[in-house]
Amino acid sequence: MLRPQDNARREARRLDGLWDFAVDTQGVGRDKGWWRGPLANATPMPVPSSYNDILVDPAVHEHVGDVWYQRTVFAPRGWDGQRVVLRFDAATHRASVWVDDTHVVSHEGGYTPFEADITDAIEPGIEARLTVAVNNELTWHSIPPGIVEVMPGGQRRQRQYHDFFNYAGLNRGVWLYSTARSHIADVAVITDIEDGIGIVGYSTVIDEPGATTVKVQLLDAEGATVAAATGDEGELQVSPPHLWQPRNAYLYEFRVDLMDGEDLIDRYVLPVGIRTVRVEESRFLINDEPFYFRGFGMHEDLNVRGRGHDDASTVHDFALLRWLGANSFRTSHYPYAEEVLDLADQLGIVVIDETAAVGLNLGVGGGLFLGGSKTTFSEETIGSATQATHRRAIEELIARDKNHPCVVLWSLANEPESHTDEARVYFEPLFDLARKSDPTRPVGFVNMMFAQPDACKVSELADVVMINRYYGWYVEPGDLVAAERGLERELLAWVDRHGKPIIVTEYGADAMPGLHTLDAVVWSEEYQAALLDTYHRVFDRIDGVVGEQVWNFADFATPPSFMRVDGNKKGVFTRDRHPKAAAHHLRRRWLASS
Ligand code: BDP
Repeated sequence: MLRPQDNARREARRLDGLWDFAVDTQGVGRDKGWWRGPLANATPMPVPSSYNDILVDPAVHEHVGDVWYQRTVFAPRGWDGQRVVLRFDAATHRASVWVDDTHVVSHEGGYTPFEADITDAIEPGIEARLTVAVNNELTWHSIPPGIVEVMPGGQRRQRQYHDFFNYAGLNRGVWLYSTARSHIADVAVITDIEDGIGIVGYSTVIDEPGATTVKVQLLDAEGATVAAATGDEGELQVSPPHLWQPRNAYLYEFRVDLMDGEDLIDRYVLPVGIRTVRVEESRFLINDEPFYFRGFGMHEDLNVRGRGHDDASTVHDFALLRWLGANSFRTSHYPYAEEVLDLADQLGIVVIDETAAVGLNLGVGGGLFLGGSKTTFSEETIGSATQATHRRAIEELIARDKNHPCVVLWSLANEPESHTDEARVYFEPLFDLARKSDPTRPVGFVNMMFAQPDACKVSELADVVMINRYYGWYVEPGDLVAAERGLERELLAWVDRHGKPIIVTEYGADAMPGLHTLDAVVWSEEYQAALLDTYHRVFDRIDGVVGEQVWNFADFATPPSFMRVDGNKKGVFTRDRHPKAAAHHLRRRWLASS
């Protein structure tokens, strides 16, 4: 799905800012038709942001169910005769939208965009009422899954199978934009390099094409046209190409013009990086060069605004990645805002792009978070209805991110159960779907340690082995000698058994900022740094390891638990981005190798 943009033929208006907001504590808003008039007892709420921590009210922080957002909106008078579209970059986890009294769209899935053609529901120049009900409930059928429990007093409580706070609301931008009725509905590019020539294959989808034709141009960074073609799909060649390289990005501008004779009807402009991605035996190749991932699993998580997108913090986080010498991150555990991927494209940061399928593992969830375990894959728990949601999540992720050069690998899930036949049956069609949706990028999932190399039944479906390991923390806590031995033994077993590139997508230890100990004792900054050093020694001894991504970039919020001290403290930065000792360790290692 194309992002809104301003250009010679399109206008985009951000609807960000303060909206009216009300919590539907009794769950009556839909029956009572709250969209039919101004919200009663509304309070101001910033968009984008998670609503949970904005107001000082535990009832809002913990609310399970619908919240309502409302504002007035104008399509400018100049848009008369144009197609008018309302676009949500994300609504976590699902939303229903009304323009005045008309329901215009509903969407499931908290981290991918959706839009509605509202041309018939809005009259340019006349004020309209825009109302959105956003629901945060996680159920067996949602991605990620969860359970809503009803307590003896009648209040509802969200139980979840993942280790981060369930921030919700309008976490990303909202837009109103216009196009001509005949318009460019989608653009896809696939790049390649053949005999030193850069190839940009493209295809377009045109809605209501009439007698239009498509013209495309590729402009270099100076704005000079280096290739051009006519037709809905085709191929451009650039010789010699300026490649998109990790930490050395180069972006062309791919310009699609929809013409009616000599008239320009619509235009879409896409940044394009020419690069290839390939897995060959145990190597991960970008532009046919072996690539080693140095970076983090991250979170979209900030004080006050929760998972709400914030440009200033995002740019700062990229500056910190550069300061550290990092070259990559994983969008653990959900697709990140598109602005984040745009920056990664521009700055040459490589991305493992993950769906929101986290916690499909009731063995772990039962043990660590919920107490009492259930069967993971069954029609009563994670079954065909969940799988259908998961399919849509994969399709929507690939549809959204397919053109980003920074994205080199799809991660279909984080730490699902993967040692059972049921897991294999659940995942096999999802791998097929991802490969069909994008034949150009490798596909994987992130394995958790209960499914060791000889037991995992899903890894053989993947192009790359991604594993999260906590030797020296959850296993043999405090014993780095045992950790070193256990990690090396296991990594060698993966090499032996699967022979694929291995990325260690999580390793790390909680560290309470400011806790210093003479000996490296668990929870101290010294222990966190020493654990990372231990892992690095092992990685450097094993050829098949092609990546290290520390858990986590920064401390982040979680539900309360006896294992968490005001959240997860495995960040090498605090939540407000002060470095712990481990950040300096990583910097020494990564700058030396970059
Ligand atoms: C891993 C999960 C991650 C957790 C991490 C931890 O993938 O979401 O936050 O453990 O426990 O299992 O810190």
